[in-house]
Amino acid sequence: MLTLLLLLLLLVPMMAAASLYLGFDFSTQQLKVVAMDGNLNVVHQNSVQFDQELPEFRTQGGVHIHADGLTVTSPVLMWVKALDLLLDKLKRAGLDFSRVRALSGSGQQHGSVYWRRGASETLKQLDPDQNLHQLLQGSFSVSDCPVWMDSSSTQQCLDLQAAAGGPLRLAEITGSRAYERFTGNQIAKLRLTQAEQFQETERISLVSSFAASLFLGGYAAIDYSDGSGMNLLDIRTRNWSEVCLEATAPHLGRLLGAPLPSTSVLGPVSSYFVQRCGFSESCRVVAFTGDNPASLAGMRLQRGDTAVSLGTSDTLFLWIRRPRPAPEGHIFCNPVDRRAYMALLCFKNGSLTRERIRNECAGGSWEGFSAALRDTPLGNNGNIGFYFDTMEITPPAVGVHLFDSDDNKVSSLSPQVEVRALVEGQFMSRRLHAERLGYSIIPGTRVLATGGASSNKEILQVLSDVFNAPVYTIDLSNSACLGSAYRALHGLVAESGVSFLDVVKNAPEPQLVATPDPSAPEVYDQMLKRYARLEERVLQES
Ligand code: ADP
Ligand code: XUL
Repeated sequence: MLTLLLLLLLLVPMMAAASLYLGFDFSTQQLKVVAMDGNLNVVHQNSVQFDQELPEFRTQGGVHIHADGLTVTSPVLMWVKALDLLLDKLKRAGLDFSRVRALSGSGQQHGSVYWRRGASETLKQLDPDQNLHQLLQGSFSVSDCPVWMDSSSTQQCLDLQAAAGGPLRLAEITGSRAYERFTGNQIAKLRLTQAEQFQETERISLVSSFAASLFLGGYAAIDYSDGSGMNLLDIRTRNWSEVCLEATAPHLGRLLGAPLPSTSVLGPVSSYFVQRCGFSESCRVVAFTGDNPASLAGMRLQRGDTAVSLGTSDTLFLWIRRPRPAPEGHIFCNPVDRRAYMALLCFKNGSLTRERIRNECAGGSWEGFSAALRDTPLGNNGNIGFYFDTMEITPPAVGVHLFDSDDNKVSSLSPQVEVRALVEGQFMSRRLHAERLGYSIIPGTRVLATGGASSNKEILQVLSDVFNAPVYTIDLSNSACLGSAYRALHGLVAESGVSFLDVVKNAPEPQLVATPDPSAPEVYDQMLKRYARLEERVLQES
């Protein structure tokens, strides 16, 4: 009996090590992949950079910015060719495709792909002797796909909001007011500007479901989570909203197909991949999703957690139980738990603004910047700053606005006070807008910090104080790919009720780096109220 148990203890991890799970990410500038074994160890990573490795498509940063400065597209065949190239690289690296039990992936959110009539038949019978790029030359009715950087659909946004009963009503239905980059508004625009091509379209995919379709050899459903970035999905019923469909384009429900849970197994990988790469016939394709939902999975966010990414721009993800849509920010269906939601907030003025103040007030050194934070008190003696070097997304305001403790506008602050005013101001703004979408402190609340500035302990201390929660760091450069590999693994067992967190419980734990100062709630509860009032004033002025 004992020997049998020991044998089992040895065999289970060995069998897990023999299985592989692939996570792809079709992002703006590159296509990436992570191969992970069943013990959650990353065994291989690879990528294809669009600009450098596919120069024939002449993209910059993976996109074409059109003459109007607002329209931004990417060639769909570039994404297809990138997959050909990536699979070749994996073959050359000796990846044993027959060990892959499941694959999943993510795509930049909001971008859309238009399949030409007859493409579904083509996808079903791909000849394994040719590459995908040759086989799918004629399969797209629109060759340049609108992507998330496009901001040319303002009129369509206004029309949709009018049809839905106003911006807040639209946010209540779809999780967001109308945004130019959201897919429904892009479809409405394309229907007008490329009417002929639109007529020839038999199916519209998101970048994520387009990529899944390639692996599946047939049209893949749009998943609930990425589908929430379209201004078309009712995030509560998890079905297309009739009002939004009708306001966008005729017969749109048929063109989109029915949406599915993000944890769905869509089917086995197509015979093309079995014959061409040596995938096993039993390898499953798990629904692909958006890159932000996939990152939430990669960071293993849990109920009560907030993820703060401090990169070029600052991004916040929240795990939300009950959606409370607001005029700013987005609510998406949660990609790993069918009953939950996630919120997403983007702030443009992040690290670049911190760098500017570092250069002006701390002699250009992060050490000097940190010293200023150490040497100034929580609450900054009442001084508050708003630093919107460029037009902010949340809230839509611009300029630098400084206030003393009596709410008087001032033109400057001393260098040390300015450093704290910037960092406190940024984090108060993050918390204020997170609260409007449902952030609240519950027992066990954690803030998970990633991105370049998360290496700065003093910045994280301010984050911890303002959010009144412990801050952990998590070192992930590839969270969307890793999240996709985790989701592939979870997809195989999700139907039998196993939770996502159970599947990834043995992944490396985040590290605790800061806990809130005992005086923090007293200081910031008051200050946040002042900050909200002053933000109103700034918004009116800018
Ligand atoms: P991206 O959004 O391009 O992925 P990263 O997450 O790599 O960006 O973050 C890059 C930013 O990290 C830089 O712009 C820099 O301002 C910031 N950064 C790097 N080191 C520090 C530090 N010690 N303190 C504060 N910010 C830092
Ligand atoms: C999110 C968004 C971007 C894209 C590109 O709403 O537009 O983060 O997903 O990565």
